[in-house]
Amino acid sequence: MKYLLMIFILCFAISCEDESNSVIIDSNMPEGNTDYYVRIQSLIPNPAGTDSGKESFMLKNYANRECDLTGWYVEDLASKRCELDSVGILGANASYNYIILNVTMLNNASETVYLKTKDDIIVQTVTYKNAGVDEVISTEPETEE
Ligand SMILES: [Ca+2]
Repeated sequence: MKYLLMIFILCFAISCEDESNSVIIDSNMPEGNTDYYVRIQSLIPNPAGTDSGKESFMLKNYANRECDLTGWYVEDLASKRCELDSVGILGANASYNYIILNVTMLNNASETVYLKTKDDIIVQTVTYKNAGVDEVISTEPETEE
């Protein structure tokens, strides 16, 4: 019985490895830590009217495998942060529009924010200046026409 269980675990490990070898990444993925495939795709730092409770950013998983964002967070230079626990598992190639409710953190004039894992590893650094009213700031590389 013990051997049967070991064989089962071994097969499971092998099948997991096969999956990791077949990760397909969307070529629009913004720069960042290549060990991870989730990025902030865009931000709206300066929503019309009062910013409080309406600032937002779009998260996107650029790979064909899901990613658990439990414990991940977005933090700015002033160490204001929003936790991404509520996002949970972001499916393959899925997007999530995150509205920042608990804190006003995305400066309109000049800002740097970090996307970090539960182990505080920086996955992505986003810097922007002069966000216009309702402007969507994209982090994706510009494609040549
Ligand atoms: Ca703002």
